[in-house]
Amino acid sequence: MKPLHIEHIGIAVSNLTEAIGYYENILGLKCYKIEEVPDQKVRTAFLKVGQTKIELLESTDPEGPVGKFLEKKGEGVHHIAFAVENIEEHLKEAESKGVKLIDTVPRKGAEGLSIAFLHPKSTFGVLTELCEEKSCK
Ligand code: CMX
Repeated sequence: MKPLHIEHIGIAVSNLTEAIGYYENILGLKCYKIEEVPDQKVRTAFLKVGQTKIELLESTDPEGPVGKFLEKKGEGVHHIAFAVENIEEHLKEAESKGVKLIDTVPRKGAEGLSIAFLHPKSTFGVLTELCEEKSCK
């Protein structure tokens, strides 16, 4: 497995507007997109720093992954996403090396990326996302 770069860092927040205010007014970044991902039960906001994005995640459903995370752990870093080429191959390789996959097949994520998650219980506590710039089959 050879990730190309960190594509984004996902940060769970209670209030998207307030969090955007911090990143724009204190860190001087610019929010360039707000997108709802119904499948993931989140509303996301994207800011860019260098080639890495910050993805702010506000839950739209307390039973969704970010809703449950906020309830259990509170606001904070939710996941790290690595850009890869040939995501299917990377998933197969990770699984063959004993990593528990959340997604065995890539699905469509925010920004039209193909995404798949590795379970935090087999990645030393960090929910890990692989993503590739291509649409899912
Ligand atoms: N980072 C690290 N650990 C996490 C975690 C996270 N983001 N989310 C949950 N966990 C931990 C829990 O604390 C729990 O640990 P303990 O057993 O020690 O208490 C363990 O993982 C299992 O958690 P759970 O509550 O039993 O399981 P959940 O139903 O909350 O599911 C997970 C956890 C990771 C499988 C689920 O959140 C998931 O499928 N995530 C992938 C999809 C996702 O996160 N989508 C949102 C972002 C979408 C986007 O970027 O667009």
